[in-house]
Amino acid sequence: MRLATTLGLCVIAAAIAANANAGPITIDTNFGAGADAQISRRGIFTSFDERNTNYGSIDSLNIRGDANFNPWHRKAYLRFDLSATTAPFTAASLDLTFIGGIPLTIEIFGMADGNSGENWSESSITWENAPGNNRTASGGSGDSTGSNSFYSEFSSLGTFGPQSSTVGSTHSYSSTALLNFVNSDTNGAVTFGIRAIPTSGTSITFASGENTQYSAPTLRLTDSSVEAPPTPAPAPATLALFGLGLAGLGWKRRKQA
Ligand SMILES: [Ca+2]
Ligand SMILES: [Ca+2]
Repeated sequence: MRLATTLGLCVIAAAIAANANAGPITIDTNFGAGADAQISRRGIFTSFDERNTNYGSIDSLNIRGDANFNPWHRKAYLRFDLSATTAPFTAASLDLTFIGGIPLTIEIFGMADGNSGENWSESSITWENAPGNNRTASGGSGDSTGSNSFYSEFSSLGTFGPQSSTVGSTHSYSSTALLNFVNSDTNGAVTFGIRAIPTSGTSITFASGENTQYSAPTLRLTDSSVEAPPTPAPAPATLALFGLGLAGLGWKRRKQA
């Protein structure tokens, strides 16, 4: 009987392991060397000056492109640890969970692979020290080329239109440029910068890795090695019958011996 029980458990364990390895790879900003933080330029009123404030530990990422307030911008920095994955990938998407504000159009940027800025610190990044952050406030029409933009450490991976305004919904962003960016990584880490397309007085908020209710920013990758969907695990009743069969076999063998 002990042999039968052991064999039965092995069958169950193997079924679980097969399912764990199948399907797309998901990596969130809490994994390994991952990180996320918003940075904020709100410099018109001294009492509200947020340019030197670190927001790496709050549970949200507010992204804002506001021509008003001299202007007032917020961007997000995300880093994903790819060290446990193997490129090339055949598909990639950046999934963000909407938790508030207005579903604006955003632009996603990727930091050049190997740039020293890839090592930014979640606990100390601010508007003033964020790598590749354009801090030149030009004001004017939405400040699209001034402080709402990034410097050449980053390249644009696409502009993405607004999606659902349902709190808790997943906003999934993908493009060929985003896929190529992830596939070109050579040091096991990718950093994204996100800005809002300038509007007036509106912003969009996503859950950060610290959010306990909603999912952290997630990079969803499809590996070229992913094959056909796995065979579903046997239903419990089938396993029980199989176990009984093995038990019978064990009993029979002992009787013969
Ligand atoms: Ca964070
Ligand atoms: Ca990299």
